[in-house]
Amino acid sequence: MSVVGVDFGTLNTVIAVARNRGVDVITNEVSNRATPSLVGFGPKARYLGEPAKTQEISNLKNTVGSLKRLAGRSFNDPEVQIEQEYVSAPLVDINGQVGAEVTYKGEKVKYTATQLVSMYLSKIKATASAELKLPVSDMVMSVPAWFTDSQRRSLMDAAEIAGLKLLRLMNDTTAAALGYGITKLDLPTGEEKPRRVAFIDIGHSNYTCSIVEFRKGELSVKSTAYDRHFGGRDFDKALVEHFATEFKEKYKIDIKTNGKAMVRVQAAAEKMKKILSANQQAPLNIESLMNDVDVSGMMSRQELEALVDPLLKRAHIPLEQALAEAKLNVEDIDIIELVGGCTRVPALKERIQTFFGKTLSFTLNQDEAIARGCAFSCAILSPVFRVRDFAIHDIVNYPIEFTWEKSPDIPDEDTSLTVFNRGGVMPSTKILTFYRKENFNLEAKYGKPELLPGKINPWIGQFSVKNVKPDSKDDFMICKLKARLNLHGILNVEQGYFVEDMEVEEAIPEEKDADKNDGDHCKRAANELEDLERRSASDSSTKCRSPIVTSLTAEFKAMDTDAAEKPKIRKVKKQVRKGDLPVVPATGSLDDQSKTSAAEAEFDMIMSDKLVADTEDKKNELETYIYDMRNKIDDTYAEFASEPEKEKLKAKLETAEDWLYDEGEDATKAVYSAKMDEIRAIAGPIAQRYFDKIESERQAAQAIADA
Ligand code: ATP
Ligand code: K
Ligand code: MG
Repeated sequence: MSVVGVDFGTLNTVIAVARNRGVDVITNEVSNRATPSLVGFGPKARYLGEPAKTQEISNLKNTVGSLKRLAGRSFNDPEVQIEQEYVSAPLVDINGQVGAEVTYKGEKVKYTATQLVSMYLSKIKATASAELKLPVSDMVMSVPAWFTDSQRRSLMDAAEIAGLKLLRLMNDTTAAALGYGITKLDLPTGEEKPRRVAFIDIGHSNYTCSIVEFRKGELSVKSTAYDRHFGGRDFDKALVEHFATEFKEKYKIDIKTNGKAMVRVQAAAEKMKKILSANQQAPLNIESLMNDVDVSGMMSRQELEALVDPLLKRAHIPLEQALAEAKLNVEDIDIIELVGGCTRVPALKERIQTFFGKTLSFTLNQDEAIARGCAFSCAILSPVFRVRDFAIHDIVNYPIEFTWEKSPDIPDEDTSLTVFNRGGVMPSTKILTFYRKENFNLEAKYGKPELLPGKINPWIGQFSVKNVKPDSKDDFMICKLKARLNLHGILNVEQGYFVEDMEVEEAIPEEKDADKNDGDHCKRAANELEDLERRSASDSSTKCRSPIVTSLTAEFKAMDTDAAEKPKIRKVKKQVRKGDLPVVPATGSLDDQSKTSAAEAEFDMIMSDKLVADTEDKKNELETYIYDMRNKIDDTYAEFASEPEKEKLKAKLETAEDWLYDEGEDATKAVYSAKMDEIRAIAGPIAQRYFDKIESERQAAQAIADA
């Protein structure tokens, strides 16, 4: 089984794999260590990753980027319009969800962002599988820390449709932190002050800063702050705007009216920006940009910095927020690690360094650190891989609230409760207790919608609790619900059960009585919240997945030893689990049927793409064979064919070639194979005579050598 980590970026995706000796970043089919995060659609096949980039300029209307930023958004989210500026295919409304309309195999089709991501991920899966020479299923993928439940569910669905099992959706900076910590052998232990590292990731579209504390074998994210609209693409856009104005005056052309020209200037701007990270000046030259006009321009680093000044002025904000939320000062930060392509920009490095008053650290590979961290995480979670355990305590970014209808029997009951607070530990599980006599519904939603990106719906899900009825004494059933903000940062009510207060015998523990269930049920109804997992027990790895089991076992052991010493027994009221309560969820995840049909559609497209690729291979093989035979018949094979044979073969080659460039341009795999066989029928015997001669010469030479 394979262990794969994927940094799914707005611009580029990096794949890392864990092998026996460690974690390596792998290359794709054209030997690049990063694959463009683009999907395209053609008359015969899809273009996924590299081919989408190659085809982009000639296929603008059918090429979709910004995939991860579109996933899980509704079409009317104002941020979709921002993304449309960077996506050349038209974005459309598909039952409220955002998607793209493209022409594929000659027909107009609409695909949701989730489907587009699944197409891309199936390519990533194939790339990893080709490199590992193994089927790929388990994977850990990174997401921006600010992704909400619906965005995360969309990515989980997309992965499932692509036949991938996401073991964890991991926040970008947390992945970088894991990659940093797991290789360090000198982390503080026990009572020592933890090592505090600020991880700053500035990519193509977003900027995140996390403050992380390291101790031997564990990391705890103390705070995460972000600017969701800050990255390399804002630099590129500023340059494009500048040159659009300049070219209008200088050359009387308006590139904004010409999609191809815009994309070419964008590509040139990105290149120019990179040059300006290392040089004070950079040129821009594009031949025949539009209307047969060649353009050229110049830019200094200083000018670029002036163009992006509004952006640079915001650069300190995430840093300030991260420190404030961690309740730390700049002096408390031991190390500042930068990742993400845009942290190569000198003006950003300067600002970050000035803010912290400390030399910046670049010990991680800026482009690969997140993918590597994900691969480490996958190795930790994978049952087949042995790796030193490393506990990861991430953080809750948006508070989650539960609401419910007042029970008719409990007039003074509250109807909402914040169950997960911003800054709390993630993953975590909480037990909610309700006193009910009949079935009821719970709603989960984000508590502070203003914190969410764009107009993302704060609603997370509805959970219907079934089989609730009065207990044997016609009293309330005590219903327990296990709400979990899981490894992926996704909320579910994972389990429901009911308990009864019972008198049981137990050994007297050291501490005081805790009969908190005595008295009036009504007052405390639904407001009881237990933290099932504290920091030490959060399940960052499969090994500690069952903290309850662990603690129970410990308790039994203690009781055994006590029994030997004849402990004092007392009768106490305890809640004893009596049975399960089914919980029916309705969330933003796709239902199973939609996922199955999307997976089938994806499978069909993969097969169809494969057929197109195989057909193309066969055609190339035929073309090569024709050229090869044509050369050989007057050369290597000349003495092995009679004149009539030569004439016949040459005529056959000529008609085959004419056919290939005419009606054979677009034939099927079987037809290309048949053509090949026709030529072989004539050329085969000639080639055979040649090989027979070679073979008899070889044998003769061998006989002499043996003699
Ligand atoms: P995001 O994290 O925002 O989703 P991403 O992960 O795809 O996006 P990265 O690969 O980290 O982004 O960074 C890509 C950005 O970094 C691009 O805008 C690219 O132009 C920019 N970049 C790369 N190298 C340099 C450089 N030398 N100077 C300036 N910018 C650079
Ligand atoms: K990336
Ligand atoms: Mg990134």
